Amino acid sequence: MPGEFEPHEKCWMLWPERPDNWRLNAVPAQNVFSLVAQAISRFEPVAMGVSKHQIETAQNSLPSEIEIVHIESDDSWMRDTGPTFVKNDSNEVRGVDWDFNAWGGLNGGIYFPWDKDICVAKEVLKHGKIDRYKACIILEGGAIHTDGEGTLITTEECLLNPNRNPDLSKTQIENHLKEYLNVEKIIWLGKGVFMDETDGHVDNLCCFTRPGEVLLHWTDDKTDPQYEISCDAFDRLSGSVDAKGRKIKIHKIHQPGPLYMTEAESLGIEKKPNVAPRNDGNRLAASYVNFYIANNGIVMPLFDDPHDKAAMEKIKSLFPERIVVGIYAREILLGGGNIHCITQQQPGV
Ligand code: KQY
Repeated sequence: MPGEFEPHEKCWMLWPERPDNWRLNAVPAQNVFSLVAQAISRFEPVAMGVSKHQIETAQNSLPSEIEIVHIESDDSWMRDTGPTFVKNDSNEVRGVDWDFNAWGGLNGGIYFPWDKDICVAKEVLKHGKIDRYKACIILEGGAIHTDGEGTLITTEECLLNPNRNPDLSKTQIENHLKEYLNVEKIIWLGKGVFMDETDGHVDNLCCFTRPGEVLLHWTDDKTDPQYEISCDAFDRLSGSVDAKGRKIKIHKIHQPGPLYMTEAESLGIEKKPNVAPRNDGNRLAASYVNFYIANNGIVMPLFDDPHDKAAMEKIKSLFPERIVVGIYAREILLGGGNIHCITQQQPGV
């Protein structure tokens, strides 16, 4: 699995529509997804998977350079339901299609059913005429990051959660990751971002900025539950070497907020059985780490928060060769994730 900072052929996304996850019939979210797609398309082609009955809306909201592909899905998290692309030494690209249970199935998952989501990876690969590996392990793309040189980071909170693969040991899970992604070294962090409904996806907490270097979600507030989580991740990373034997350089980025869902926002979301409620006062798992690395560019979330400016400067300094574009992304955050979660890179050859 190449690092996200390696060249891409294109970026895949899914169009949001479910009114029990996105407020006001998903219209504000659609506007922001459209801005994200347009920002990424400055750097690489973007394909948007859209359900049949939303095709016209998407056509009216997206500029013509965004390719619209008919894909049915239960929600719009391409990072998690799309394929994880891998590439071999002959530059052939294939996709890994993981099992999926809506972030925990009937034991803490976010919605039921998820029958359309489990077909997304196959549909993406069919559209691209790309060979597919079916992996029999529940895993979401947001739960892993690789450096493209044999190292993978993930969290115990997610991958060892009994609501994912209760019959697999840590070693068996590691073996699946090694086999499908061709990694040699797995660095286990503990918990993900405080109150992250994905059970601690690493893509909200920590990412590789290049081989040997990571960016870690941080807070200086010792009274915030995030402090202990980030310190633990820092300690584990500092005590690890990567697959090439390098010590890992850790950059910190201070979290926004804390941010909370407002009453008006919550009221705009339809309440339905079998869907986790989004209540006012809920702490939102806001993180600047949840950005997308495009060819020559970075598309990062902003929150209209006092930390936005420093976060953007930090990311610019870590990617001096790329153009950094900030998108006000609270509408994506309200749905439970951010820009990295709604995108999936297809490697270039
Ligand atoms: O962290 C991600 N990769 C996705 C977040 C999904 C949240 C579901 N509501």
